[in-house]
Amino acid sequence: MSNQFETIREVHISQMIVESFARDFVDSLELDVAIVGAGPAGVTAARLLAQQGANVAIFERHLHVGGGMWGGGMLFPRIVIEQDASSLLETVGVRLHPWREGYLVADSVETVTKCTAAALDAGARIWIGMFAEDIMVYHDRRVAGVVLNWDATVQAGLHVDPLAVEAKVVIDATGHDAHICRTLVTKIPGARLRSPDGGVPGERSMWAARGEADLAASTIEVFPGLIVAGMAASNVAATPRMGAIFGGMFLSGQRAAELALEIIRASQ
Ligand code: 48H
Repeated sequence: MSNQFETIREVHISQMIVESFARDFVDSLELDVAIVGAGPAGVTAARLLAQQGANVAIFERHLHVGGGMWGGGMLFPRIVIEQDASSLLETVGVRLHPWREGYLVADSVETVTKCTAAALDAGARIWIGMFAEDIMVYHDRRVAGVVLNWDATVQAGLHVDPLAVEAKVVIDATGHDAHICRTLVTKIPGARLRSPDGGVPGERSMWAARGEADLAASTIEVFPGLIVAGMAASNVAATPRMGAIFGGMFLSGQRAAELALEIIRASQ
């Protein structure tokens, strides 16, 4: 009997990879919700949307997920969570350690991995290495999807045309960049976001309590078909940054998922 390891041909490995990728990626071309960015806000929104049966995918430019969580505070791999957000982590198995009254500490590696695994288990797809360089905006009135390229292609400065993915709702969860919101106001003449100046004024200096408290009200549909969440929402609403306290990011992801479902249901 031949050893199985001696019968595989290299071309079969290639076929399995290309065919499996193509099949799954085709399913991501027409989405209920396209989420840009796999940080805490994006991954939380993806999990909750998938649990409600939405066809949802995250597009993440890096080869790793987790955004700003890995490094905790100044590379100490710990993040602080408010009690109000604790159930969003406990439900996916993250162990939270009470430290001060109302505040808990989590291991950042455990938080990234368990939140990501839960989103995948719920049925969300996460596509890595893909940069959402642009969006589709029909009649300058409604965001209709995202425009993708390999991040490696963009970094190499190659002139390669992108591919497009349609979505009923796009969530900008790109963190400090607020890349999707910035792109929209740059490329659509006269477009105004629901923000203090109609554009992306940028976050304010650190004030943790205020920044965390303001996030819920800043997680909104900023333009028809476009929701902003997490640190991107802080940048659009010009609210203070908060450092390595993350409860607001998870709660913002939850709020973004609720809003996306409302928009999808209203359109049916
Ligand atoms: C594809 C993209 C693109 C693009 C960016 O930064 P994140 O972790 O975002 P949030 O909002 O979920 O969490 C913010 C938090 O990590 C943080 O930075 C805090 C709390 N800061 C406070 C402070 O005071 O500094 O993740 C965003 C993700 C990243 O993985 C990016 O690589 C990705 O989005 N991304 N992916 N296409 N155009 N732009």
